[in-house]
Amino acid sequence: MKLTIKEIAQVVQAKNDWSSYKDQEIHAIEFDSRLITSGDLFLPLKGVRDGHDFIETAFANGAVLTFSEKEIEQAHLLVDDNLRAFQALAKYYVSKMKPTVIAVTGSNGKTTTKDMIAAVLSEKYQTYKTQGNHNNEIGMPYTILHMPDDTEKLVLEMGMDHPGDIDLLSSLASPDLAVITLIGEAHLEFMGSRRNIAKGKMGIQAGLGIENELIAPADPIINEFIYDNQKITRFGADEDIYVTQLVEHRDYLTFNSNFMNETISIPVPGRYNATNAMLASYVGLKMGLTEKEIKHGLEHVELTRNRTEWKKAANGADILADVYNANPTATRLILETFQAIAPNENGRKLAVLADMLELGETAPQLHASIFETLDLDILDKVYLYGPMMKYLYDKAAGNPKVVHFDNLDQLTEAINTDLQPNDQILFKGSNGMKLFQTIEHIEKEI
Ligand code: 2GN
Repeated sequence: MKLTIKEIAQVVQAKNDWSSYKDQEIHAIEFDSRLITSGDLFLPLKGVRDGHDFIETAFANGAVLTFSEKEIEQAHLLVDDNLRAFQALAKYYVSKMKPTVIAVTGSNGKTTTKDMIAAVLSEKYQTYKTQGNHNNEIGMPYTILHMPDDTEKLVLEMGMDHPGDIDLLSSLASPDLAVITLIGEAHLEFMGSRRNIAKGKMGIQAGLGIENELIAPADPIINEFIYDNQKITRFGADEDIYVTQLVEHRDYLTFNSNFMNETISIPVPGRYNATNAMLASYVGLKMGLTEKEIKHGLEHVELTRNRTEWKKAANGADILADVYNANPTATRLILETFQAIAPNENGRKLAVLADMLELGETAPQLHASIFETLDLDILDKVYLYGPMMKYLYDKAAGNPKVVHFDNLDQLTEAINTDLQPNDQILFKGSNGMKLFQTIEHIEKEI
């Protein structure tokens, strides 16, 4: 990473005397102390636990510097708010490294569109994109600060949990081009009305500049939020850009667009994906790629599996699955989100929580601490699975809604017996706990 300690201290306007620290290039910035390696800068954030508690571990793992909101013994940069300092640093870094920034937001399909744009641009340029779920006020700055030094094109996914989120992210990243894939439906968003969602997504203009192009759906709900004189390209039937000659197959599809000659084939089914690929082609053309390059890029696209997915059980129950990574903060966030969603009519809310792995010595306490987030007035039943989740079970001490399993087959069997068509069920746990097997089972038969 092309940032030195002195440079960082100046950007974040550190309030302590750091002049005695040896000026050196920082290797990387991490907020999870488990990921710290030699030469890194640690970022303590407020999660289930206060990140300041992990400063010692971070230094033991090789950190040479940490942000801190209080005076401490280790080499640190004293700031009022670690997250704000981190965001300011990301804003500085993107303006220093000067990649072309492409911002992507939308309800569904933003991850796919991001992957497709990156696949296209990679044909010609050093391209870096948002990894995993790093699309929020922490994840997007993290993405910026983790781009390789030679990055020419940076494709940033911007996610929205609250009104105003996209506005902030866009202001930090100052995109050169922005894409809104879709204005979603209110009930999927926990954001209020569809108009509010549109307003939130249109916050992408905040850092864009009216001379930079916004690509947006031809959905009239955005009209009142378009900035005066904003350069805008609308997509949809008979608009500026659109899909033509769509042919769907079981595992792939082919399409054309009104602005290209080549017919393109992509290795994924679903009409939405034709639109996403059409948008990626358009971005490719804008960035100077040939049609052949675009076609080649899209034919070889590898799509990220969405980490948080809505699925359906074979009996119709709604499944919210997030089973690829787990740390205490992420577990708490998904629980809060799930608990905030209204139940289906005559339906119950069930949660399945499996062990979060590799948490070290304090794993028992960290598991037990999830109890503070569990709302047993809202949840009708909680299935805990794994040796560490026993600590959470003990914390729930005899509440009949909470059950514990040591065996995945028995867990699957119990859910199979209990789950009703109107229920919603959340799954969360580390990948190593294999909850995906239970999910696959209830998707197939129940
Ligand atoms: O939701 S997130 O996963 N997120 C990341 C960014 O993109 C979007 C999504 C998320 C994760 C967010 Cl938003 C915020 C935070 Cl702070 C985190 C996060 O990583 N939280 C973590 C913890 C908390 N709270 S990671 C982590 C690992 N840590 C335990 C607490 C914790 C392992 C650990 C355990 C014991 C010690 C040190 C580390 C220890 N040190 N024990 N004694 N000394």
